[in-house]
Amino acid sequence: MCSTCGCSEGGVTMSGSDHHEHDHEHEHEHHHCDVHAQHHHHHPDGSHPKANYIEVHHHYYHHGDVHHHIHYHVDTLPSEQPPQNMTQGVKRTINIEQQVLAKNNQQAAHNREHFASHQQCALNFVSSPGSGKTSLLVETLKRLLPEHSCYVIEGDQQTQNDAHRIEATGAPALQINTGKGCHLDAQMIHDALHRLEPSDHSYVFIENVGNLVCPADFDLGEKHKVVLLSVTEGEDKPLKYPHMFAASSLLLINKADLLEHVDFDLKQCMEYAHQVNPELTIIPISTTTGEGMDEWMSWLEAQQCA
Ligand SMILES: Nc1nc2c(ncn2[C@@H]2O[C@H](COP(=O)(O)OP(=O)(O)O)[C@@H](O)[C@H]2O)c(=O)[nH]1
Ligand SMILES: [Mg+2]
Repeated sequence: MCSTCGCSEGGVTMSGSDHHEHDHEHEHEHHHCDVHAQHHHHHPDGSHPKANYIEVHHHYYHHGDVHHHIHYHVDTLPSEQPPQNMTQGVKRTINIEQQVLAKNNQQAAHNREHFASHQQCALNFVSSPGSGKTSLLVETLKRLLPEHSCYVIEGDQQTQNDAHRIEATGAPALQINTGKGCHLDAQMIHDALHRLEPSDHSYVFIENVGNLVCPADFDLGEKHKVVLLSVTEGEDKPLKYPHMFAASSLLLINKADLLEHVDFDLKQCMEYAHQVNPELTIIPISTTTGEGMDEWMSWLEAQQCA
């Protein structure tokens, strides 16, 4: 069980397209999403509890839209030697993380090859819960269908609500319920593709589980991550959750229709986002009023991968 975000193995189910629920059979290795371990070390005499921190720094490098590399180092306070078993424990955790991510990256590379060879445009939509990912997909599908073939993979911990919203547009949708899991991984997408069997020259839209943390680490083989942030969430989110914004190619600032009602500094938000990722394209949108949707559709078309 991941101590930070609650991601946990098991309990993953897929449903949709062929209308059968399946337990997800593949081995979903546990990933420790916490990258910051902290330990309070007490003096043997119990007097002053001394803080003894091990910080696991998680460096994210964004190389175009394909690869990311993660590496770690462990810091301790200069005056403190952490107990041997503590450093070993942290090292073991890091080791497991690296193995899980390496395996995921391999599978993601396989997915990416598959998408490329079938001229499928795969996009991975990430955001906090409620930012408007499903609303955006519904509005996007209304504009793309029926000229373009579109398929949707929906990730949520529970319920098939979003898959049903998507299916109402006429697009085939597959719901993955991750149980306690906080992200989709490349193996889940691989399995979903075998169920959905998207046609050549199609769009494959993947709505990830809602949170701004774990999905940043898990490459699914997508062409781009598209991050949504709604104006009710605060303009500082790119600074607070930099990895997600660094990993994404496009930021859609949604619910622009609410700007006049909330204390949200749009310009500041864009500056913060560019601090974290100077390459990031930013489009303010409203899925409710349609503001910005033309610009978003142009961005999508410009990808020319479907
Ligand atoms: N005012 C406003 N509400 C929106 C907009 N987009 C989505 N919503 C609402 O935000 C809520 C969450 O949207 P949803 O698409 O389910 O978000 P998700 O959890 O990211 O998939 C719903 O009540 C939507 O109607 C928008 O542009 N403006
Ligand atoms: Mg949703």
